[in-house]
Amino acid sequence: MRTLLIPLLCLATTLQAKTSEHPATGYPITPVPFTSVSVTDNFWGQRLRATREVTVPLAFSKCEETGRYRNFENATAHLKDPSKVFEVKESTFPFDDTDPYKTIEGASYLLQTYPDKHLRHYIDSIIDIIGAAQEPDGYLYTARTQNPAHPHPWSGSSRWSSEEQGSHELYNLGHMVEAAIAHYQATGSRKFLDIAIRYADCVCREVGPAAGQACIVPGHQIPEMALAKLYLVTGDKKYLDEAKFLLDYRGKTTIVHEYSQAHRPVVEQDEAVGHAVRAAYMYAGMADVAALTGDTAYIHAIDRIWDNIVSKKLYITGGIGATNQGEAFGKNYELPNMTAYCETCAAIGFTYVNHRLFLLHGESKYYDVLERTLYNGLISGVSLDGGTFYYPNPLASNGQHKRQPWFGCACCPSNICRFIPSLPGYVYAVRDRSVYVNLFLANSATMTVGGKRVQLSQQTSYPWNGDITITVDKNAAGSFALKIRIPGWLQGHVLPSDLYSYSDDIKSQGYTCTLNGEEVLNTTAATLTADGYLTLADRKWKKGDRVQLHFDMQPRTVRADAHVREDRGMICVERGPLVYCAERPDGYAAAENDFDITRLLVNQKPHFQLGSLTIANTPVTTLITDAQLLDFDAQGRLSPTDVRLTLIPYYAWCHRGSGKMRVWLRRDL
Ligand code: FUB
Ligand code: ZN
Repeated sequence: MRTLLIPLLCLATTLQAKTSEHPATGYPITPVPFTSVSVTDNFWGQRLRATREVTVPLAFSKCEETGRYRNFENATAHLKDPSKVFEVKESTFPFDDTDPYKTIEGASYLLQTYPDKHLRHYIDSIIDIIGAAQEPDGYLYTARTQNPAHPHPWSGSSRWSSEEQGSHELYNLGHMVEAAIAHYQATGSRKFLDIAIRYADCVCREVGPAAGQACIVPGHQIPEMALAKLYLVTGDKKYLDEAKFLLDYRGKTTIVHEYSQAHRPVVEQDEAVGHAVRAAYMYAGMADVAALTGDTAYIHAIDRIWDNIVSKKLYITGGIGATNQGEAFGKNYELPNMTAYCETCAAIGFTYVNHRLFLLHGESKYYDVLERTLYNGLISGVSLDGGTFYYPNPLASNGQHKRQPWFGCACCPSNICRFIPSLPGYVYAVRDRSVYVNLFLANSATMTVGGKRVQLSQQTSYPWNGDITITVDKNAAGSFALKIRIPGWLQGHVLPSDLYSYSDDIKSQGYTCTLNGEEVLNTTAATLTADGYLTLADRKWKKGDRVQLHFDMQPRTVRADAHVREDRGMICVERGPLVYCAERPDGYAAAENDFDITRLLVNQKPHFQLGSLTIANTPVTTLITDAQLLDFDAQGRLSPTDVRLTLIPYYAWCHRGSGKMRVWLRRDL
C-alpha cells in the first residue's frame, strides 16, 4: 500500500550534502506522521475516499476550467517574449496560483498512501507549467508576470509594494512551499521543491529589515509556517530567520490594523481579532517559530489569544470568525448563528493552532477543541460525497445556503484537498517514552519510541459509539506509557472554559478501561493525570496486549453563557464529539407539511432516543425527542402541537435539499 513512503528524516539525510544538519522541530512532542497511520475506519475512510475519488480530481479540473493553469502559461509566454502581455482580469484573485499549489499538496499526501502513476504524472505536468512561469531570479507570481505594466489591481506597480494591502505575493510563496515539500516527501523528486526554494530565496534576498530590502510583512499570513518547515527540510537557517522577521515586524511597518493582526507587535497581542484565517495561520506560525527558537514570548501570546478564543469567540461547532465583515472575529461573545462566518479555512487554521499548542504543552484540552472543530465546523465544509463545499458554515439557515462545487475565491475547497488526507497524522504522538492516543478511529499505526518500533491498532465505531479497543501489535521498544485522551465532553466540560455548559442533570458521563480484560481505572496501572490523559503507566507492552475503553455517549443539552445574546433561552444538543441540528426534511414526515423548525420549543428536560438515517449514502445516528410546535389559534391564543423531532449531526446538514436548519433550539419562551 505504501511503497512510496519516504519519511522526512531519510529525505533530510539526502539533503545534508547541501546543508549542515537536519534540525529538529523543537516541539517536545512529535506527531506520528499520517504516512504511518493506515486508516481502516468507516467514518474517516469514507471521507478519505471521497477526497481521493472526488475532491482532488474536481479541484484539478476546476483549476483547468477556470484558467488557473493558463495564468502560468501566460506568464511563461511573456517571459519568452516580453512583447506578449495578457489581461489580468479584476474578477480573478492574485492568489489563484495557490489553488493548484494546495491541490498538489493534497494529491501528494494521497500519493504517499495510494500510489497512483497517473496522478503522479499529472502533477508532474502541472509542476512543469508552474516552473516555466518562474522569473529568472526566482520570483513566481503570475498576477504580475503576465503583464508587469498592468498587473492585477491588487498587485501594486512593483514587487512587494502592495503586499501589505493584498497582493498576496508572500501568501502564494507560503502555499507553494507547503505544496513543494509535500510533493518532495511523496515522490523524492526535487522538481517542485527547487522551484519553491528559488522563490523563497528571492524573498529572503528582497524582503527584510536591511537597507535595500522591502521591509514589509505578509498581508496574509502563511509564509511564516511554510518557511519554518522549509528550514526543517533544508537545514538552511535563513528561512527560519525570515519567518521570524515576518512575525517580529508585524505592527512595526506601514500596515497597522486589526484586520491583518498588525495592530500591535505579535508578542503584545492577547485577543483574537481581524480576519480569522490570517489570524489562525499567524498563531500556528508563531508556535512553529517559537518551538524552533525557544521564544517564550510568542508562546505566552498565543496562550493568551487561545484563552480568549475558547472563552469568548468560539462557536459550539468549533468554528471561528463571527462576521463576514472582513471575514473576521467579532467582539467578545458576538456569536450570531445565521450570519456566522466560520470559514472552512478558518476551521482548518484553528486545527493547526490546537495541534501545535498540544505539541508544545501536551495537554488534552487542545485536542478537545480540535476534535470539536474537526467533527463539526470543519467537515461541514465539504459534502459527504466530496463534491460540494461551504465557504461560511452558519449555525442557522432559512434555506438560503447550499454547498457549491467551487467558488471564484476557491480557498476552502483547495484547503479541504490538503487537510483531509493529512488527518491520520493527528491521531498519535510520542514524547520520550509516552505514546499519546488523541483521536479515536479504526487504524493501524507504526511509531518510534526510544528509536524502536511500536505498532498499535484501534478498533472502534467512534463517533457513533464510545467503544474503543487499542491493541499492541508489535513492540520492540520495551516499556512505555500509553496516554489516552479522555475527552472533555466525557468529563462534564463542553470546552476548557465557561463559554458553554451542559444544562441537563447528567453530572458527568462515565468511562471504563480494562487492560487485557482487567478493570484498571484508578489503580496504579491507570490514572487520569493532570494533563487530561488516562495514563497507563510505563510497562513492557507485549504483542496482543489490549486496552479496552468504553466512553458513555449520552445525548446532552448545552447552553451558552448568557453574554451570548443570540443563544439566550436556547439549547443545543450533542452526543460524543458531535453537535446536532434540526433540519427541515426530518420534521415534515412527522407533522404533515406544517413543520417549521423555527417554531419549535424543546422540552425543559428532553429525553432522546437514538435513531438512524442514511444521508448521502452514509449512515448517521440521529437523536429523536419530543417537542412542541408553537402556533396561534384563530383567537390568537398560543396553541402548541406535540411533535417528534429528529436531529441529525450538524456536519450532515443540507444534503437533502436546502431548507431551514437550526443548531440552537428554543427551550424557554
Ligand atoms: O485571501 C486569501 C483567502 O481568500 C483567505 O484566506 C480567505 O479568507 C479568502 O478571503
Ligand atoms: Zn477559505
